[in-house]
Amino acid sequence: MPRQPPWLNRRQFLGLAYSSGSSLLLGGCALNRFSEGVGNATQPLNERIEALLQGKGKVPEFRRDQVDPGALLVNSFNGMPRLDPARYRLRVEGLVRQPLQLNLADLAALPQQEITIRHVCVEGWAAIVNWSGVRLADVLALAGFSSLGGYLAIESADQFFTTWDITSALHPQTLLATGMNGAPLPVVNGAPVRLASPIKLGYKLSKWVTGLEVIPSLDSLRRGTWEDNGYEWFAGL
Ligand SMILES: Nc1nc2c(c(=O)[nH]1)N[C@H]1C(S)=C(S)[C@@H](COP(=O)(O)O)O[C@H]1N2
Ligand SMILES: [Mo]
Repeated sequence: MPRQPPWLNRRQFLGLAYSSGSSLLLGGCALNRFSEGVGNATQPLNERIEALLQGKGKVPEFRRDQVDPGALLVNSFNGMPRLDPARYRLRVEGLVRQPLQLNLADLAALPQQEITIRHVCVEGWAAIVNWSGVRLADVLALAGFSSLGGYLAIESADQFFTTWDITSALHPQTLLATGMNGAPLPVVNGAPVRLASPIKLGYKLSKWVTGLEVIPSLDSLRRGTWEDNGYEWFAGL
């Protein structure tokens, strides 16, 4: 068996280890790094997964004083939804043992994390940002996601849509952020809840997240707002 990465519990790990090769081994940063290094197509699947998991540690973070608040440009393709915090619910559904509707107090009750990372937009700008919130992995674990769920579909209030591989979703630095640079997340940046992660390009980091659906496979015609318009699906950094 591959060694268990620290951010997965035993059941999640077994699910990952036995989920289909295609879901774990699609293109992208972790895989590219992996395949350039130790991997080749003739390696047994378990060995490839082991290398992938071991090679995918935490991305080094920046210091809090390296944040440049002015560098983060607002990039929204379809207006700016104003979600009422009191009525906000995050739906977690699909291949889960227990579908959830979490309010902001539910999210605040989970362990709070903070990361200072670089946000990179494919349009040619980047910004160091401090994000706070909960691990996406903790929310998925709360719902008890199935090992058959190789992907996560993410719905936003502005109809923005994207899909992630479950491995990237479970990465310990992938957050559902409710705070930015030490303050509550501003509406323009996705309040009350957005994705933040140092392992994906900006167009995978949904703002105004309202729904998470664990799905078994990708719909080739509906992989994401930007992805369906020619942008690369994995979009790893
Ligand atoms: N819901 C939603 N999320 C989104 C977008 C969007 O238009 N709608 N734009 C994406 C892009 S391309 C980038 S670079 C970042 C920008 O985040 P910011 O506006 O907080 O800087 O949000 C991403 N998430
Ligand atoms: Mo972007």
